Amino acid sequence: MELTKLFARTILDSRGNPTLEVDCFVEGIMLGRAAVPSGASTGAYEAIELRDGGNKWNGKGVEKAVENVNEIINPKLVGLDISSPYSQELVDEILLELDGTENKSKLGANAMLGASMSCLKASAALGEIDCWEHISYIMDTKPSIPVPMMNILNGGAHASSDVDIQEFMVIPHGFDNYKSALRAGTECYHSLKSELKKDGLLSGIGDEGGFAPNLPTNEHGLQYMVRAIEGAGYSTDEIGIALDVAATEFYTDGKYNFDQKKISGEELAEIYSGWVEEYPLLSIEDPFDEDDWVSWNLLTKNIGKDCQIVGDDLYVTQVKRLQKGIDTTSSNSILVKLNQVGTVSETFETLKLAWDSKFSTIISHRSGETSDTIIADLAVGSNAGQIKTGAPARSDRTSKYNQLLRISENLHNYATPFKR
Ligand code: 2PG
Ligand code: MG
Repeated sequence: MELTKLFARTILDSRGNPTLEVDCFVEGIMLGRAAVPSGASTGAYEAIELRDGGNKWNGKGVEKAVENVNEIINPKLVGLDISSPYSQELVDEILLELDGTENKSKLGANAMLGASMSCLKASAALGEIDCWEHISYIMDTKPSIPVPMMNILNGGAHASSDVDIQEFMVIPHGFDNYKSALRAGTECYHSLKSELKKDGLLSGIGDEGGFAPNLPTNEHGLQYMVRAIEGAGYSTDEIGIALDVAATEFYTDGKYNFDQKKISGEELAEIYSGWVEEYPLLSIEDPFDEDDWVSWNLLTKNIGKDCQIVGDDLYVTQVKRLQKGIDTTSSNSILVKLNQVGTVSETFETLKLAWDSKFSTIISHRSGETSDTIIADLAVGSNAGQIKTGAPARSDRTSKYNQLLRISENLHNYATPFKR
C-alpha cells in the first residue's frame, strides 16, 4: 500500500486568509485530506509558518509552502508504505530531515504539518478505522471524549474591543457525558448574548465566534460569565470559567498594560489570586509573558493547587520549552497545538512528556481555522482530557464540537479534566 502522491493547494481559512490543504493519495486514491490552521497571538518560539510576503493576499500567500509540498516533500514520500500505524514516525522523520532547521524555516511548519496530518489520515483510512482510533494505537492510550472549553467572550488580539484578556471560556465540567456538557456550554453562550443585550453591549463577535463587547474593566468579563452561567440555569459548581489571558500581547518593557495601567508580574499575580478566590475560575492560560518565567513560577506556587495554570506561548508545544517549565515549576498544564511544532509525531512526544510530569493537557484550535476536525480526533485518541475550540457557533468551531458528538455515539469513556 504505497503512497502515490501528496498534493497541496491554497484554500481560505476562517479569517479570509490563505492556508494550505494537502491531499494524500494511496495507490492512486485520495485517502487523507488535511488543512492547516493559523494563529494571530502567535508565540515567538513557534515553528515558522511560511508566508510569501509581497502584495498579494496582504503578504499572507502560501504559494511557496504549497510548492514545497508538491515539489520537495511529495517526491520524497512517494513509494512509502503507510499501512502501519507506526509509519507516522517515519513520515515525520523524513520531513524533519528534509527541512533540517531548528525552527522549520526551510520548508515551513505549515507545509510540513499539512503533509504530516494528511499521511496520518490516509494511514487511518487504510486501516479502515477512525482517526482517533488510529491515534490511540500509535500512542498506546485509552481514548476518551474531552471536556470542552468554550470561548464565549472574545477580547485581546481576537477582537477590536478594549478588553485585554483574549478568551473567557466556560468549562462545563460537572456533567457525566459530553452531550450534556456541550448543551450546557451552548446555553451559556446564548445566555451571555441576552445578558449583554440587556446592558446594550451586544456589538460584534470575535475571531473565535464569541461576543466581543467593550467593557469597563477585565473583571467585568468574569462578572458577565457568572451571569451567563446562572442566567442559563446552571450553578457555578457544575460550570466553571477558564481564561486565556495571552499576556505576551500586552507586555512591554517589563510591565503589563492591563486595565489601562502598567503593572508588574507580581501585581498581576495578585489580581489572579484574588479572582480565583472570588469567581469559579478553574484555569488560567498564558497569565504572563512567554519569557517571564519568574512570574509563572510565583503564580504556580501560590495558586497551582486550586487552579490549572496553562502554558501556551510559553511552551509552544515543544519538548525543550516544556522541560524547562517542568524543571522550574512554571505551570501545571500545557496547551497543545499541532502547528506550533509542525509534525504529528512531535506533538505526541510533547503530550507524553506532559503526562510523565503529571501535567494536564488541552488540545487547541487556532484563531484562524478551517473545517478540518483533526483536533477533535487528536483530543479523543490521545486521551488529552480537555479541548478548546472556540465558541459553540460558526462552522469552523462547531465542526470540532460536532465531530466529538459523532465520536461519542460509539465511545462512552468521558475524560476527567485537570488531573492526570
Ligand atoms: C490561543 C489561540 C487559540 P491564536 O492563544 O490559545 O485560541 O489563539 O491561534 O491566535 O494563537
Ligand atoms: Mg493561548
